Amino acid sequence: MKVLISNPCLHPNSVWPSYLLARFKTYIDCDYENKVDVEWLDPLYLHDVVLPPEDYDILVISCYVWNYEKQIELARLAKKKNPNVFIFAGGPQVPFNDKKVWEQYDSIDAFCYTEGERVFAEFLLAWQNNESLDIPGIVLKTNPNKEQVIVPKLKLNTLASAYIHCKDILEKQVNHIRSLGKRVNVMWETNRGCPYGCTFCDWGHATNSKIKLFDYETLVKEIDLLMSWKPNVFFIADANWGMYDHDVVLIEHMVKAKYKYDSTTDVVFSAAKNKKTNVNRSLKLLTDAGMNTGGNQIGFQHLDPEVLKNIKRDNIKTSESIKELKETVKEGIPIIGVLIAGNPGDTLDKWKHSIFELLKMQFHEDIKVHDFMLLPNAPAADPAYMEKYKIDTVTKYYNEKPGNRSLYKTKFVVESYSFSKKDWVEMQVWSYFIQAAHSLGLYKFASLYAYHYKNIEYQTFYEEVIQIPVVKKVLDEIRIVLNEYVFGERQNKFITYNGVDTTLDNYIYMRLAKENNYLDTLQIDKDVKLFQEIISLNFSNRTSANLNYDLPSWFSGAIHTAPFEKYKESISKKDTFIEKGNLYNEMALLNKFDKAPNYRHQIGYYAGVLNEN
Ligand code: B12
Ligand code: SF4
Repeated sequence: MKVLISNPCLHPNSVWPSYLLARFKTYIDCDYENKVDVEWLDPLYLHDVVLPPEDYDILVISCYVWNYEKQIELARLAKKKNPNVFIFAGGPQVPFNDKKVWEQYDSIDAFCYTEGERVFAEFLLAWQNNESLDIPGIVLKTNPNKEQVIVPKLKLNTLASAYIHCKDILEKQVNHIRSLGKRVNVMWETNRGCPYGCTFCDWGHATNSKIKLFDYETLVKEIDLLMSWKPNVFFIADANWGMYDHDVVLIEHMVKAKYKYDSTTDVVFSAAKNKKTNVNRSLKLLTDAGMNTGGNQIGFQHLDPEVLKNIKRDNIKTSESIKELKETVKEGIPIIGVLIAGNPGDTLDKWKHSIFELLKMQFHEDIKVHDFMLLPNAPAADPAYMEKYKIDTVTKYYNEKPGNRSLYKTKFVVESYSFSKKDWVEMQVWSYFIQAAHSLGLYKFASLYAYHYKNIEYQTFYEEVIQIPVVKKVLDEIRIVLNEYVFGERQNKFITYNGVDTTLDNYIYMRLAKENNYLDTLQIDKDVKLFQEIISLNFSNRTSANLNYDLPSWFSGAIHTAPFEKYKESISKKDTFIEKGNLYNEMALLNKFDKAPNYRHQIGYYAGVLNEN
């Protein structure tokens, strides 16, 4: 039988060789106890998928939030071309708990609601032997109300390596991706499962479950093979990297392979929540080898106990995250705090509190805010949960930035028992404002001075900034966008600056950077104001200044102080000349910000002015 797998990737220019094909094929060739004859067609793994001219019996569509609409459309086309094609859907975006799933799935013959390797092998065997396809793990369109029984998980440590077994097929894909001028990303698993059950998450049928490990020796061999392809990104798909001590040893293998193959690979992982020594060690090894340009992203999601309880994150200790933080700061690794906006139980005050706590923890490089995306199989999408917390959503076309990324349709939480849609707008305004004013740098140094030197809380400082007339004016412009988005038909939160679509934080930055008086009404010392003006990437004509104090050394100390501690040093009186070079023109600056949503730490100011080049 002929099988075609479709698994379109998220970004048009960052492409992932087809790991799903490799997993299915390897299981059937090496691990399955029965013989199944399959002819695998070249899989569809680019961002844009086109059906091949030849015939096939089974079309596999692997569904994620970023591709499910495309996959449903592809299924329709395939059926139209050949009504006898059997269309089989799987992956985390199949809404298998939803009673109305078949309304969306008009052209689909079956879906899989669990881990796929064995289920697919059993399905193909049944197909080959002309037996009933109605096996555990599958729901057929012809038996839509079937009970979804639990299918035993695979013993991963006995499985053959998909990468090694399918080396030739995957290498051909790597070469093809490169020949198209696109980036090659690889995805690698060392285990499956996650002991936690955060309600916003759906880690591929794996949350709230025991962790199963792949064979260690096989993993070491895979590292060497994957690194020999010199991928741009080596993405570790585990939910909690660092949970095992051997994770650090695996990182050592990656670093060794980087030098062996002279590659410029970036390694990305989701850090273990309560196992910080291994996380820090991994980050340090990667940073020293130039394999961690993304910094250390620490997922707090929120800092309020009631909110954390509602989203079942209260078992992940914030105190543990702070311990980790101290280590990371000591190692000089950029730290990025991650929050979710739209959690049930949130209020504007709690949201501001979370943001300002992160500033006290020294998250001066970046604070990332994800909107609460309601994934169909996440606990938060359960109707009982939604009812309990009075959750309301909007359905929009989303991507994190405009430009070269296509938009996909998904749901976001915008209201709950504790906040209205209007409150949601104000929470968003604060997020974007702090990202522009602090992370991107317009007021960063003025606020650091206020906090560490003058004992003025960050919140007090920024509540004052937000009242500055020009700031108010710009924020009113973004309020219009946010209101249209949450109350109206507007599909995304992008805004146009000089004819170019951009994100709201970039917009605020650009607008304020153009205003000569954005610092004017602040009651801060003259030298500090000058320092802030010179160090920011703005469009002021002033490119240098003579200061009476050694502010570069003082700020450098303040910015690297341990989380929650205050920098106690005095500021030395000393004639100090500061100067910025490499001036940006407006659109070059916007382009710089737009290009770097994941790497924007330390890009909002001139590191040279701080003596930190
Ligand atoms: C790699 C990855 C990415 C990559 C993209 C990869 C790509 N191809 O383009 C990157 C890093 C870019 C990414 C981004 C995002 N991701 Co992501 N990502 C993953 C990750 C870590 C691995 C996916 C994977 O390949 N797994 C390995 C394969 C083998 O497992 P699997 O996909 O589950 O497939 C198994 C079964 O589902 C089943 N199966 C799958 N298809 C089929 C088909 C058939 C017929 C059958 C029988 C079985 C079957 O069998 C497979 C083997 O057992 C998963 C987490 C995870 N560990 O799975 C999250 C995950 C897929 N991402 C997720 C999310 C939410 C995102 C973001 C939207 C997060 C955000 N809010 O920013 C962003 C997108 C941001 C944006 N710009 O829009 C969710 C998806 C949920 C969903 N419903 O789609 C996941 C599950 C994690 C999570 N809970 O957050 N992601
Ligand atoms: S967010 Fe992370 S820790 Fe929480 S359930 Fe998902 S994978 Fe597990």
